[in-house]
Amino acid sequence: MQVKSVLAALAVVLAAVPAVAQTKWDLPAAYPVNNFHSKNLAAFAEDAKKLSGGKLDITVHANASLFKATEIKRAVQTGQVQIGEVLMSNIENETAIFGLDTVPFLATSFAEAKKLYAAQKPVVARKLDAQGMMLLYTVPWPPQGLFAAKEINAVEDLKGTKFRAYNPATSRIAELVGAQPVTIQAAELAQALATGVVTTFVTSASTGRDAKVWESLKYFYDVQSWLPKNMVFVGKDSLKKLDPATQKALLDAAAAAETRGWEMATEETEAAKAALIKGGMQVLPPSPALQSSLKKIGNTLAEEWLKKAGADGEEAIKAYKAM
Ligand code: PCA
Repeated sequence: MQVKSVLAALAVVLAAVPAVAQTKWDLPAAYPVNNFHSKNLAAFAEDAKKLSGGKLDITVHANASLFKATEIKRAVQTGQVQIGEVLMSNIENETAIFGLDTVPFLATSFAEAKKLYAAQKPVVARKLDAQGMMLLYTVPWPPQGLFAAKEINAVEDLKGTKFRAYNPATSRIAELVGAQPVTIQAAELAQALATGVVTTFVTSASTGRDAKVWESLKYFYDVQSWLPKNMVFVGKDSLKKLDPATQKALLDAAAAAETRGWEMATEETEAAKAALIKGGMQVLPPSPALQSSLKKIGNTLAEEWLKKAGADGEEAIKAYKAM
């Protein structure tokens, strides 16, 4: 009798143990669930689960729901979470090389952005490694353009406007055009627009679509000034705790996510502009006067960036120019 009940109890316990020991990871991210970056992250998590035979279970927390955009890198670095996604240039103030892809007009197409990434990658990977992290993959945003409530024919038209910035470079641009910089991350952009906190900014048509900017703004100038990238990175301590086959599953899922993400970004470029037009916005090329003064401001930013980035910057720029 007693043996029987012990066996019965044991059966209950065994039934509660999953077939494979599962590792659960949290992945904080900063952009809306329906944005292509977040969709790509969801597919990445699914691949990692499948390829690891169910051993690695990554939960994606999109839209800054677990950590704010500017807190995610630290959260991974300090081991609060195992893996995360950030806009690389958000941490430019900490290490200048992360902001190479927001130097204006250095790489303005997907083909150029890919080359710039190849030049930037070894330096970025080295920096992350020194901080106990590993770069898994990057995906660009579509080319950046200028959103405005009123017509902008020259850079002077931006003077005094409340200019939304998302990183150090966009803040600096606001200053140089004589606008008021207001740093607002994507998760708060729709609200900032609705309450009139900002009236102008530079970003992709994709983020414009996410924030339904047509409810407040009328113009999108397709300046194509740069293509900033998001990066997904992992804490090395967390990675080391996985068995070799699961580590490989993660890296394979990351490689697939990078290829898929760059394709999604390309498709998103036209789809998002079409959505702006459908929303009632004017999508226009910048006037020659506007474009040439933006390029001058871009030159100032490039000079400032090179000074900040020192030898690391020179290494990446030299590699890029040689491609
Ligand atoms: N969208 C993000 C960063 C660059 C982009 O296209 C944002 O506006 O916050």
